[in-house]
Amino acid sequence: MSGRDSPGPSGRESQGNRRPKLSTQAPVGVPLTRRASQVLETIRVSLTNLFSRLALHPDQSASKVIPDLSFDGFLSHWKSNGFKKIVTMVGAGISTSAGIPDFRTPGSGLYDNLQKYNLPHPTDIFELDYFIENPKPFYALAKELYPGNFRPTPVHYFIRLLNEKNLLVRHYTQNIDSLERLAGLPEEKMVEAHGTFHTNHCLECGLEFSKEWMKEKIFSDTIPLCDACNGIVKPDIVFFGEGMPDKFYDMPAEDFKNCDLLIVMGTSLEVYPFASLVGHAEPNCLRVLINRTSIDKFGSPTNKRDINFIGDCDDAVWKMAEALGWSDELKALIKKEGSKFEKPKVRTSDNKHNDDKKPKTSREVPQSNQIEKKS
Ligand code: CNA
Repeated sequence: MSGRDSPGPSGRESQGNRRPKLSTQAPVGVPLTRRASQVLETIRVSLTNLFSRLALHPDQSASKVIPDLSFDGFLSHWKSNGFKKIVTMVGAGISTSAGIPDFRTPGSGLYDNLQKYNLPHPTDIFELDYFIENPKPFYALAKELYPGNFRPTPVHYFIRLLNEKNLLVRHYTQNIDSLERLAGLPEEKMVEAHGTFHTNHCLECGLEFSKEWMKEKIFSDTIPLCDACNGIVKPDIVFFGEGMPDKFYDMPAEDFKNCDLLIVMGTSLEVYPFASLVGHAEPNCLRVLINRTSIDKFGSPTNKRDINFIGDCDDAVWKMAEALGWSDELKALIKKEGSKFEKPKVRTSDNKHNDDKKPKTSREVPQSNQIEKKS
């Protein structure tokens, strides 16, 4: 029987696999000293960012990290000198070409399209306190955006290519769409800073439930309740008011040591502490921001190592691939991986319009429209 046919908590077999009850105050199970050091680290990084913006950073007296701080200058430097240790940091913008809306793009972003859920404020859909009172809007949205319905973009495959070329130190993502996993990036190479739909826990007793169990609940429009205590079960994605995964605090210090290139893609850098990661890059690390909209806080006018590419991130990775002579490899990888999927779900304005007119239950969602891995 498949997991979908046999819903049940994965924790059943391992009742010891419980997590302490979640609190809205601090990450669970984190000793005070550790929490204190996390807070100090956040303050340190924030001060570094501030000094950098005020042009007081020690690197201000140094020369530019590369002679030409334009995107073309960056490409030619990469081509001729190479980079050895690359960290990538991404947000919702790397998945918009897959058909998943971001938060803040006016018009198409999620925050402009949540009216049907009658929320007091759009961000309430990801507020833990609101969720506990009224989990329905979140689960309705989760059904719309459930990982598995969308396929990775050229950016996801470019990051996989960086890893295959032993250039990627770590990939930090705010996304919860699991497209990095689907693109074949190994779990140990990434930090899913805002969590994942892959695991789920009861907010009351901490019992763990499987992805298949949760998927069945979401697609049958049932609020997932714990079999043991009847508490609400929530995917382990990080809501406002919840702590970040330990990896997010444990890994940056080592990852950014001697990192010579930080690529930031498709993020407004509005959400903290994720956004503060850019401050971990050492002064001689080149930082490249690839985003549709410019971001004031990135790169002071006198900076020596920041590059802005204002545009589409798929375009930017194709430009990088071309400059490095990787275009054919990237195309081949996308083609090979794409053949594992039945049919792309491409959200066009037409089918979005039809979707809006016709509310669907999970059983009405045409399977051919969903991406499933071929067995
Ligand atoms: P955001 O605040 O919505 O910002 C996205 C940024 O990406 C904006 O500045 C856009 O201009 C830019 N952008 C959009 N499309 C493109 C594109 N094709 N090329 C280049 N830039 C583009 O989202 P952030 O990720 O910065 O905010 C963090 C939130 C969003 C996290 O908590 C996520 O969990 C959350 N989120 C994730 C997803 C997802 O998993 N795909 C979707 C929506 C929201």
